[in-house]
This record gives sequence, C-alpha cells and structure tokens, in this order.
Amino acid sequence: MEQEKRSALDFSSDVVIQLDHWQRRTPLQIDFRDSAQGNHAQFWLHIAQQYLTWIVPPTRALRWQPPQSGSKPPWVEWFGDGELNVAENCVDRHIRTWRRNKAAIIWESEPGDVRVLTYFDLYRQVQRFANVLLGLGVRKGDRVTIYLPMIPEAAVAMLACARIGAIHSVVFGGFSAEALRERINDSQSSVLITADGGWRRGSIVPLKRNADQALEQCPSVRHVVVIHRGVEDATHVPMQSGRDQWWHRLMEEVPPSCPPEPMESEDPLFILYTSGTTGKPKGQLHTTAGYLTGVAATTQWVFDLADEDVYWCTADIGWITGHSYVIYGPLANGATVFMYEGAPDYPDRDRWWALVEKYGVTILYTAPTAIRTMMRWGEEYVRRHNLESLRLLGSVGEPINPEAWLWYWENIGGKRCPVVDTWWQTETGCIVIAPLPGITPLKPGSATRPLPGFRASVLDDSGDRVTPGRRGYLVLEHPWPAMSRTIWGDHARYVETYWSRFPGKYFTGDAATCDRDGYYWLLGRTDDVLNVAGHRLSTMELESILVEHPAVAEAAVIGRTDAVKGQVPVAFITVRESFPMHAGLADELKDYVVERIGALARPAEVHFTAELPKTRSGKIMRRLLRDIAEGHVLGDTTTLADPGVVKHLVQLYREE
Ligand code: 7RM
Repeated sequence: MEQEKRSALDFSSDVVIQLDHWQRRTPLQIDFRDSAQGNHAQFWLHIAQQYLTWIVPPTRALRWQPPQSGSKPPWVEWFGDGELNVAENCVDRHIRTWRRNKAAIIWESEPGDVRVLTYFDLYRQVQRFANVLLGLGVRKGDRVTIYLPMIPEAAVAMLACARIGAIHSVVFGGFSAEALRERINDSQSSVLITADGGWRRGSIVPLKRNADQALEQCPSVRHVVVIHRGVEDATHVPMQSGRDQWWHRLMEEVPPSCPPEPMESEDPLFILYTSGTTGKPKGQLHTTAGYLTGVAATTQWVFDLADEDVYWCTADIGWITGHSYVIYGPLANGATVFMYEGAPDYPDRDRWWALVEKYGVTILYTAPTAIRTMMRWGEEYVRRHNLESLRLLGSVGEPINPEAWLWYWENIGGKRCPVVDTWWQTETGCIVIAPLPGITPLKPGSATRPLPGFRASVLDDSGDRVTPGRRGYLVLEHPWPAMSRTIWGDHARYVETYWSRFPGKYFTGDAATCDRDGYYWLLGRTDDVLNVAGHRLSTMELESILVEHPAVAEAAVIGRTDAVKGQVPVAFITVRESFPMHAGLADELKDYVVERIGALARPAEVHFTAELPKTRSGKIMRRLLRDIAEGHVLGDTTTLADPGVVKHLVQLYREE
C-alpha cells in the first residue's frame, strides 16, 4: 500500500492527555482476564448476561464459521440458546424500578416545543403503537419503514417494532423521495411511518409529500401512518383513503397493553442502509441479542453513562449512531436522553450551547464536521452560555483532526472533559476503538485502542501485519456480537465485501496506522466511499445518478478534502455531443443529485471535460482526478491511455 503524504490528518503521537482529577461515575465491571486471554466469546457471554434482561438466559457464547463465497446466513450465532426482547430491555425493565418516573427522553423541537417522556410514558406509548402495528397486520419478521424527523415518536416506533419482532428500516428524513423508494422496495416494507413534516432551519421538510411521491412505485406498502406535527394545516396533507391513517387516531383506538414478543438471540432487529462501493445501498442486517449487548455495554464503558446524566448524541436516528447511541444503548442503560429536532444555527449559531445550558447536558456526542463548523463560527457563540454541566465529550463519524480535537477540548469542555473519539461503522453496530474515559490516556487525533472484546490489526496488501507507525488496512480479527450478519437480500455481497479480502478476518475498508503504544490513527477509506460530514456516500451511486441525466455521457465522482465537511463530492462530466451545452448545466446537475439522494450529496463542484482520464482497459482513474482536485503533484500516470487528457484537466481545473 502506498505511503500516504500526511495532510490535515497529521498526528503527533507525543501529545498525551491524562486527566488525573476526572473520575468515572459508573464502575467498569469488566473481567479483563477473559478479554486479555483472548477468550473473547466467553467474555461477551458474561457481558450479555450482565447487561441484559433475558426471558431465557443464554448458556452458549458463539458458534461460527468464517463465511466463504457461496455460504448462506445464518453463519454466525451469538448467545444462540437465549431469548429476550429489546423493547423489554429498553423500557419495561426500568418501569419495574425507581426509574419508572425518570425522564427517558427530553425533547425540544426546532421552534422550541418541549416534551418529556418518562420511562412509564414510553412504556405506554410503545405498547399502544405495537398494537397499532399488529392491527395493521404487521407480524414478526415483517419490515416497517420509518421516515421521520427527530421526534420522540421515532423512538416509540422503533421500540414498538422491536416489541412485536418486526424489522424496522429507518430512512434518514433528509433523503429524497427516490432514495426512500429504493429502500422501501429493497426491504419490501408493508408499512411506512412518517409525519406531515419536520422543521429544519425555519422551513418545513415535507416528509409526507416526499413519501407520497415515493409510494407511487412501492407496491409492498399497504399502510401509511402519519404523525400530525401541525407543521401544515392537517387539511393540506392529502390522506389516501384505505392507505393513510393518522398516528393519534390509531393510538386512541387500540388497547393499552401489548406483551413483548419473546425473540431468539439471532432474530433480526433492524435493517439500516449504508453506502458501499457500488451504486446500490446495502441493507445491513442487525440481530437482537448481539446488537443489544454491544450497544448497552459500550454505552456504559465509553460514555460512563450514569443515572444523573443528561446525555445528548446529536446524530439523527436515520444513521447507525442514532440507532445505537440515541435509542438502544442509552435506553438499555436507563439513561436520560436529550433529543433536538433542528439545525444548530437556528435561530442563531448558539442554539446547541443554549440547549446544553438549558437542560444541563452532561455528555455530548457529536461529529468532527459539527465541531469544525462551530470552530469556524467562532467562540463568541460558545461563550454566550454556561457549559459547566458538561463532563464528557464524544466524537464520531470521521477522523477528528488534532486541531478540532483541541478546540473541542478547550472551548466546549473547558479542559475538564475527556474527549472520546469513537471509531466504528454501521456494520460493526457498536463502538470498537475508543478510550475508556478515566482509564485510557488520550492522544488528540487517535481513537486510542480497541475496547475489551475486540482485536484489531493493521495489515499490508498480502495480509501481514505492518510494523508500528506504518499505514495499512484496518481489520478486526474475530467476530463480535453486534456485527452486521448479512446484507439484506445479498449475502454474497456481504461475504465478498467484508470477509474475502483477508479470509477469516473482517475487512473494515479503512486505512489506519497503529503506533508503538498500540494506539490507532484512522486515515480514511481505502475504497470509493466518500465521507461527507460524517455521512457515507458512494462515488458509484453518485455517478450512476449523474449518467441518467440526459446531458451526461460519462461521470466520475471523487471526494475532495474540505476543511469543514471532511470531504465533498466533486464531479467530472463529459457531456453528450447531441446535448446543447448551457450555462446553468452545472447547477442543474447538482440539483439533480439532491433530488435523487438528498442535500448532503450535492456536488460541491461540477467540471465539464471532453474526456476522462482512463487506463487502457477503460477504467476511470479516479486517483488522478483526486490529485487534480486536491492540487497535488500527480502520481503515476504511466497507465493512462491518453496522457493529454490529464494535462487538459489540470489546466481546466486551474482556470475555473
Ligand atoms: C459510526 C459511523 C463508518 C466510517 C468508517 C470510517 C469513518 C467513523 C470514525 C471514523 C475515523 C472515527 N458509521 N469513521 N468514526 N473515522 N475516526 N472516530 O460513522 O457506517 O456511517 O461510517 O466512518 O471511515 O469506516 S458509518
């Protein structure tokens, strides 16, 4: 693997931050002997027994065969003889304790409405909505798509699915009608849950309207449940009779109690779509016991989440971070979760800090792109508010550069709060590499070490471990409970993507180095996956959308480094000869991508070129386009079919 030029992600492994006065509130009940002796399966069985409430406690830890091409699921089994219910673990067991009247969710909408749901409130609502789903004919194993803003009903809907054994598929509310349609059709959902709209920067996101558009071609959907936010006058939301029903009406009509369905450990819990290297998003399938064990334990280990905390993870429930660390992990721990619907700069750029002060948030978990945005806005917005309640800060989604780490640590955490940089993926289900605050000394820019129960390595092309400090591929050495079990409907792709590059080991797709202290420094993706503001986008997905536009003959999309978003998409386009070129075409193509995926995918730049650089076998050399867009010295061009193309492109790029 080529040795990377160090850039904004430069690290200095000599800076070590140890907070001598910082104390954990929750004890770490980890049997380090099991985990250290490599008895990881037994270790996880103990964790599963300790953290979860079981209907039938498991006695078996792990059965597995590394998947090979042609193998089918189930190929791995964690806690195989156990039975449990996720909703019971996140709700029911707490109402049998003093937490009955504790706030489970404190929510504020963008316009400023406040709602508090206690664990008992959640218990009531989840049961009612579970009965609504049953009434709509949803049964164990059926798929339900959830397309909602960040409102408490999102949690209720997810937990209600879990209660009856339905598989939820949450689609990010910022996704377009078309992206929603693709995900509904792939999962073959029979029910869609949405809202009339959501608030974003003072405007309405027309979710129901998008849903109606998507549903024009979603034959599997029989029922649509619509939450009435009142963002539009109810009479303006067209309700299709026989298909669409209001959430509040349905909730009144059903009986109040619904016992949790006993689920086997390996029964599916949810599907979540994530971008891969091809055009089609991959539905990662997570299962019941392993997933919940992973998220419940890591929430406590990494965030030190205690009963008195007010915990705020800013992720949307449309992403894995929202699933694992807004809903399942914190609620399994009986925590108080703060949820905010809107934008960080509405009505002003201090909204987040106003919220931290108002609710006394103690733990804040967010993404480097947000931190860099706040950095750019300047400290005056932060200083308007008293942030003394904070005691721990987290980061996720992309590498956090030391500069942003230190800004977060100083300006938000007042140098009192450990910053936990957490590396993980949709596929891993839970955090894998992160510090144990109060124990692991921190190095700004490093996610530190793998958590107990995980073993990582950095390998070279031939699968050998690289020497410390060298760049290579990050792999995980053995299976773990929360890992994704398959790609919905495409197990062969799952095996090929994750388990074939280094047979028997999990291939993360990330590059990393490991320093002499065993600290991991993540260096970004090694494949054609972009990370835009912590969101995964596939270059192929963008390209296949662009070539559907009548003007486009060929498209190549690459990620260019961006100071705030980490990366942004840049598109190189060749236009069909028959197409009359016009001045607005670049913007038209940008809008076209937004329409088809959503605003987060908007290309930052569109460049028109007569030809794209290709190898003699016809492969587009994206690496060269990347170098051009980054203004780097061009790498190896000897495999180019026509070197003139690149010269031309470099010139074009400079001129624009
Ligand atoms: C949780 C999440 C996964 C990809 C992953 C990495 C990158 C995530 C970090 C990170 C460096 C981190 N799931 N990534 N966290 N890189 N340091 N702390 O983001 O499926 O959406 O993305 O994100 O490249 O492979 S995800």
